[in-house]
Amino acid sequence: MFDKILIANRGEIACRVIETASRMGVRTVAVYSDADANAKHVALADEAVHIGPPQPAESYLKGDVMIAAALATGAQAIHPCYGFLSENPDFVDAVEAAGLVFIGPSAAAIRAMGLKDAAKSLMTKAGVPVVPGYHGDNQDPAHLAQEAGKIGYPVLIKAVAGGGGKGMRKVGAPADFAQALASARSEAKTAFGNEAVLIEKYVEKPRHIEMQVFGDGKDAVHLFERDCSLQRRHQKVIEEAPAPGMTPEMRSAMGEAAVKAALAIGYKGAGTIEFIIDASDGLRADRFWFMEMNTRLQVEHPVTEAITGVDLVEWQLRVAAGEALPARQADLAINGHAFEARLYAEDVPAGFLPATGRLTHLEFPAGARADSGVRAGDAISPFYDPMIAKLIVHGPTRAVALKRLERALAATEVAGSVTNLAFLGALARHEGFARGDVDTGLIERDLAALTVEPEVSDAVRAMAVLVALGLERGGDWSTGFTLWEPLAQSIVLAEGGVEFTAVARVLSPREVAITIGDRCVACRLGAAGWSFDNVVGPANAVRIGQDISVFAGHGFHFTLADPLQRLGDAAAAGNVIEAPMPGLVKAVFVSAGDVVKTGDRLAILEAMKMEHVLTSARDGVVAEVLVAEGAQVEPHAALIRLEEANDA
Ligand code: MV4
Repeated sequence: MFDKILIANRGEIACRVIETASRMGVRTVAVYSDADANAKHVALADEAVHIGPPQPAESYLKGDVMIAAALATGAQAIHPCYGFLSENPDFVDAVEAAGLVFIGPSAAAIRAMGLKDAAKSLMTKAGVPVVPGYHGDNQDPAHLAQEAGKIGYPVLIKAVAGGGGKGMRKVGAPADFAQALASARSEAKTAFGNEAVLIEKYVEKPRHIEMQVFGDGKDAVHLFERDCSLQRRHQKVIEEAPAPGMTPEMRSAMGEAAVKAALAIGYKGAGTIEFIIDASDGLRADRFWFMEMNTRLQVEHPVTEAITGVDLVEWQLRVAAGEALPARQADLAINGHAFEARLYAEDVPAGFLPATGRLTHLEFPAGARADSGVRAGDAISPFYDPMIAKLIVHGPTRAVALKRLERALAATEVAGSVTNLAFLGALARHEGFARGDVDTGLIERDLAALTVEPEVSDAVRAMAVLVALGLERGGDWSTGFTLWEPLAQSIVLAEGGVEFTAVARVLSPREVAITIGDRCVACRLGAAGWSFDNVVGPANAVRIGQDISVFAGHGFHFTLADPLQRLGDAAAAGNVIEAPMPGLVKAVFVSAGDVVKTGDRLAILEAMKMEHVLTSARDGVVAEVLVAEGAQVEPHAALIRLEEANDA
C-alpha cells in the first residue's frame, strides 16, 4: 500500500477520499487554490500544497502543478476524484512519466471511451447492446438523413464528443432533419471543437440506469446498478440503488454487459457504464442500451457503498497499489435500499440559479451519511460547484429508505445561503417517485408543484420573534432579563424582503403572546420546547447577527430590522452620519435646516472615555437630527441625516 498520496481535487470528494486514506493509514496531501486556503479538505489532510489562484484553469486543472506537488511532498500516487483532471488521458500519461501512480484507469482506457462513436463500435464488438443508430464516418448531410430514415423517426442527433446534452437534437420528422443537423453541428463545434455527430433511435420515456464496475486490469466485477433518472437539465438530483422495478433477469443481463464492457478495455479501478432504458413498457431485459462509460469514481458512488458495504475508495487504493480485486462477483450482494440527495446552494424560484454565501449555520441529522466539503462558517465560492453536501440514507426497503430521506432533509439546517432543500423535500414526498415511477422527464413535468415555496406559518414567525427577543430558551427574570419594562415590545422582521411588525407581550418567563397583524399566537415553553397555540412548534432556530433562521422542515429566513440600523445603511451614500462605536451623545451642534460645510462639527460622541468629534464629510443641509443629547447609541446608529443643498 502507498505511504502517501496526493488528492488532486477539492470539496466533498477530496474530503471523502482523505477519510478512507487516513483510515487505511495512508498519509494525504491536499492541494488548494487561494479560495480554499482554509477549506475543510485542507484541514483534514496531513499536509497541503498551494497551487494557484481560484480559477480552476489556473489551479485544479493544472496537471504539471499537481505532479510537481506530488514529487515535492514525496507522494507516490495521485487520486483525481471526479471532474477536473479525472478523465484527462494526457494527465495520466504525464503522471506515469513522472514515476507516479494514477489512481484510476489507464490512459488507453480513458481514450477508448472518450468519443461516443468509437466507444459504441467497441461496445458492439464486445457484445454490449448499443442504441440502434448510425455512428459511422460519413458525415455528409444527405447520407445522415438517409441513415435517419433507415433508423426510423423520431431520431436523436448527438455530438460524438458530446456530454451533458450539448449538441443533442431530437428530430420528429424527415422535414426537420436538415435544420436540426445544422444546429447540432454548430453547437458541437463551439462546445467541443468537433462537429461530428451520430444518429440514434430516440428512446421514449428514457430511464438512466448505470452499473458500477470495478476492474484490476485483468478481471472485473459489477456492484449492481444505480438509478439516476431524477435529473433536471442533465443535473442529477436524487439517485438511488437498486433501481426501482429492476428484475433479477434484467440486472444480471445489465451486469454481464457492464463487465464485458470493462473487460474489453482491460479496465482498472472504479468505473460506471451508463445505460439508457426504454421504460415505456416497464423494465425489460431487451430494452437497455450502452450510452457511455465514465472512467472515474462518480458523485453518486455512496448509494452503491450503502447497499453493498464496499468502500469504493478503499478498493481504488488497493487496486492502484497492485492488489487483485478485493472480492469476486459471488461475494457481492445487495442489502436494502439507498438514496442520495444533492444539497445545493441555489435559488430555486429564480430558476435554480447557483447561489453563493457564507454558511453561518450548518447541521446534518444523525441517521444519514452527509458527505460535505464545507463546515459552518465556510463560504460557497462562485468559482466552484455550489454543492453543499450529499445526504445518503439507507433502509431495509425502498419505502423505509425514502421515509428516512424525507426526515433527513427536514432535519437538515442551513443558514447563510438559499438552498434547494425545499425542492428536495418536495421530491421526496412526490407520489410518482414514491411509487418508483421514475423517468428523466419527471421533474420537468411536475416542476411547478415541486418548486412551490413553503408557506411560512404564524408559528414559524412567532418563533423568529422569540429568537429576536432572545427568548428561545425562555426568559430568565433573575439575571438581566430586560423585558420587565416594557412588557410589550414591538419587533420588525423582514421575510423575503417584506417587513412585518409583531408585538410580543411577555406574560411570564415561559409565556409570551405574540400579535402578528390581526392574529395572536399564544407561545408557551414546555419540556418539548415552545408550543404555539398548543401545537409544539419548530425544532430549532438560530440568530447570527441580524439574520434569524427557523428550521421547521425547511429553513425559513428572517432579518431583524432595526430602524436606526436601516437609516445607518444609507451612510454608504454619504447622507447619514453614523455613530462609529457605541457611546453617549454629549452634544449636537446642528438642527434641521442648517447649512453645513465639509469639516463642520456636527456632534460629539463620548466613547471609551474619549470625546469623538463627528464632522461633516461634505457640504449640505441638515435634513434631520435623529438623536438627542444624552442618548446612548449603538455602533452604526444613524445620528444625523444630510441632504444636498439644492434638494431642500
Ligand atoms: C438519449 C435519449 C433518448 N434517446 N438517447 C442525455 C444526455 C446523454 N448522456 C444522453 N441523453 C439522452 N440520450 C436516445 N437515443 C434521452 C436522453 C436524455 C437523458 C438521458 C439520461 C438522463 C437524462 C436525460 C434527460 C434528457 C434526455
